[in-house]
Amino acid sequence: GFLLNVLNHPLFIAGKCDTGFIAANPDLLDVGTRVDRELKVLNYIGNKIVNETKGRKPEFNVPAFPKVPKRKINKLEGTKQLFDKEGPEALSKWVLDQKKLLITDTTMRDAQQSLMATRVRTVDMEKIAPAVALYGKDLFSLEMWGGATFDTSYRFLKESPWERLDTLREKIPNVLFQMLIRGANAVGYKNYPDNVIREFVKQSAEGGIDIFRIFDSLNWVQGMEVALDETLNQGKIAEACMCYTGDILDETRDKYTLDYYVNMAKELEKRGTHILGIKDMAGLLKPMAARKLITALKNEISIPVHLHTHDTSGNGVATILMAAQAGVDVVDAAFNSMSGLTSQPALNSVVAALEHSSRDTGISIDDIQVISDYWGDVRPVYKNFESDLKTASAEIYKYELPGGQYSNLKPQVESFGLGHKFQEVKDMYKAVNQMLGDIVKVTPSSKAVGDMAIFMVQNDLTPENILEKGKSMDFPDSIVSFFEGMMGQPEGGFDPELQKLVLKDKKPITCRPGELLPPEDFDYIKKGLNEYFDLEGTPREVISYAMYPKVFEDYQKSLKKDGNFRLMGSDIFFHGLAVGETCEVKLAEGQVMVIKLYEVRDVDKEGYRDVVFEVNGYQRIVRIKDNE
Ligand code: 3PY
Ligand code: ZN
Repeated sequence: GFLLNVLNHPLFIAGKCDTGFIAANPDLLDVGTRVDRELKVLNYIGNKIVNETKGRKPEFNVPAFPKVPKRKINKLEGTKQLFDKEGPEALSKWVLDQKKLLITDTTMRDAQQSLMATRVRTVDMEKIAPAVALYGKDLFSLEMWGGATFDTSYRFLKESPWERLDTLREKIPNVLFQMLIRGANAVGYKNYPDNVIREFVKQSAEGGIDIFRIFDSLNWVQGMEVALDETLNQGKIAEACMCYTGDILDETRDKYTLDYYVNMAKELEKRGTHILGIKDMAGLLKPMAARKLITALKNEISIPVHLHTHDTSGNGVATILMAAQAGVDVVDAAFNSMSGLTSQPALNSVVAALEHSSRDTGISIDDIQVISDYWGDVRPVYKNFESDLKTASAEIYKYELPGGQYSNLKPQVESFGLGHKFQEVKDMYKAVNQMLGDIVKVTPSSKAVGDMAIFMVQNDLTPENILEKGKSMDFPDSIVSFFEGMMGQPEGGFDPELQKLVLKDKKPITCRPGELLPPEDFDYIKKGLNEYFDLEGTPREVISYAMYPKVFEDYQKSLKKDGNFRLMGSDIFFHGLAVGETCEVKLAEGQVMVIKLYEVRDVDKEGYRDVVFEVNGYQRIVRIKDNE
């Protein structure tokens, strides 16, 4: 009754209330939070309609997902139970003993990162999670965290990546969880002090990550050292990676040869990794090369081999099948509706291809179709974030762009006003790679190459004129950081002339950056979070702030000012409402607003529009500034 009183308050109905209304009516304080939250939701949707979508909203299918009872899920025993009971060595032995090809699904991490610019929200993952637990019960693992999903979650989606981890862990208790960690760059773009890396690994492990896929963006093993060591300390599964670049089939390319990879694999095995990861971030590992590489590795090392590739060339499934034939233990794929192009190869198709063969995966094709169908209905909501790449591209072998970067480079180039020179930038990307001595390109080294390519096109620089013309120029931060040694040491060292040109008077380092960076003062951060943000300063908050101070601060401010929309449906979150449409917005468990958009009125003299809603049966009007 009390709540209805507030909603029926004359001022409230007239839409004249704001947060001051609550302050002026302290007797209503109990429901004040709810009223305030509701207002924020209406303001958010109103603003979306007036200033972004202009009331245009495509029609979306309502994604169907099966309701799976929790008691059924709690009875499932998968790789997670095996690992929790017996530990990483036993798990790794179990993997080696399997005849079937084991599969990691990457839908919730790399697939959405590479196809939809990392914008997929937790609500869309949690709805299908129980079905993934049940129908995906025979999967080896789920890559569902890390890489670029960490900062984008705070930055663009205004939700906590930690909450995603908790939610998924709760709903999927039976399959191993896997994350991508960029060695000394953790889930960031620069090297962090050692204690930041250790604390981040610790918090991730405690949050439910089982497998840490660790790489270094230059294949510099020292760069992985601390993350690897801490994963072992935490008793979790280490999957140190070698990033695949070049082409081991091409005898004219003598830098990244079969021997190079075999030696690196041996080194990683010696350093205690439980699984060897092959991280083919650009999808350059051709099918025959996969056979050659896996055959050699299976002969030379005795730990399981896990292959990660991208389907940009369209040859991804072939690569997986050749690898399977050569004895690879685990492969990455993504449910079909989230696969292909810059994403991973098609999981359902691989399962079907191997049925009744010696590497039959044991996964039910009919079961996992349900999961693929769900994502097929979710995907159109994120259409605005997809690239316009429609077909596989054999050009990728020439340009060597990682999956995530391929779809991101174009908008980045356009943001510099160079959209018409995209082809030139791609050619320059290749040229810059050669100038830098043919380096491994993956976050963050790939970003340095991309930034440099754009910079060169923008300033009419060429590999021929750069030594002369570049003398007076300030180069992009990422390329300065590369030449300073702050991303680690590339195979074959730096080009001394270019290094001098870019660094000017700065001195490069040759040791691990972590040896020089002073440890982060976590207590100090905690105090700051207490004082300035009114936060408890939990270890998760502290480590997030330590890696991304500005992003974390903006996220906290946005929660306070705009509200928390983590439970809002994604079609509303991204596209608002159409006139006449009704939706339900969940504020919290058991608190639902039924919102109908009536009309958006003409702009008034002050440049505002009234947006008229009906909320749980009562008319509500919010006044929104039209920014045009
Ligand atoms: C990341 O670092 O986020 C990647 O996916 C690199 O391939
Ligand atoms: Zn990848």
